[in-house]
Amino acid sequence: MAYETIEVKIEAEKVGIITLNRPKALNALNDQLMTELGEALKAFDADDAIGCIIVTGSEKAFAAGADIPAMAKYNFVDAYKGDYITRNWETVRSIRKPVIAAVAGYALGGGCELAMMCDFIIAADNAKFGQPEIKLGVIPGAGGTQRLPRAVGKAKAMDMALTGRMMDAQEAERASLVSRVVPLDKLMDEALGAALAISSFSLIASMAAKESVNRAFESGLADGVMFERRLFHSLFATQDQKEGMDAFVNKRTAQFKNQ
Ligand code: CO8
Repeated sequence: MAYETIEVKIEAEKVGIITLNRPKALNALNDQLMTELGEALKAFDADDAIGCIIVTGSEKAFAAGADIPAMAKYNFVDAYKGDYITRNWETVRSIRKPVIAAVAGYALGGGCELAMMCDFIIAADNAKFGQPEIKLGVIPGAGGTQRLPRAVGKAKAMDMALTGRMMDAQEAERASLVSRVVPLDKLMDEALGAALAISSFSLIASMAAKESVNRAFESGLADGVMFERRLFHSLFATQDQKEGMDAFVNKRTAQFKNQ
């Protein structure tokens, strides 16, 4: 499929890379971009060769938020009835393979929310995160008030949502919003290295790990632990479990077949 607002490529035949590409608008997330992003994510999710997906932007901006001029003209009925702004955003959450956000530059508003919808964030040292919607007379609308406090705690989430200030990459790492910070020129190497490592393991196991970690945000501890245990037990029905453990016992490298 030909895309206009994103670029899509496959690295090492197993990592899908989606680059947001509206440079003149700092990758502002309009309806077309979110539709194309959703299509590309679904295509990689359905491609048996792909073990991990990276979503990235430019060196200046991962994404500077939802498209403000496009939003500016909506009234409540447009926004609510047509679901214009929100309708394409849920796709990201529905992807079952691991998705890494490789963030350089601005990740603001919907850009920060998009990064947080991914499974983890690797940041360049020039990354800046923020939820500045308050300055526009609104609040975050794609999970910012929910995922940010789960990542960084109430104090910082309130600070960000109420003052609209940005958090730099170092603060974001200290606050556990991002898993790693690397020099800008190493960002894609780092993200690709992580994606290749993930792709070398059993896809069934990585999907189960993703599902189980995400469950931690949806349930109490006892329910979450039981959910994890059931998934853990179920993995003993896979050939990949036999292969992984046999390879360890026999001191060889496992060859997972995602079965
Ligand atoms: N939407 C549209 N265009 C944008 C956006 C945006 N969010 N951000 C930047 N641009 C455009 C600018 O208008 C400018 O275009 P032009 O050259 O035609 O004037 C171009 O990108 C470059 O921007 P600047 O000249 O402003 O660049 P600076 O380096 O001076 O500043 C900033 C960079 C600080 C990032 C600045 O552009 C800025 O503050 N942008 C707006 C950030 C913002 O408020 N983001 C939140 C938007 S609201 C939101 O995301 C709600 C999410 C709800 C999701 C709901 C769905 C479920």
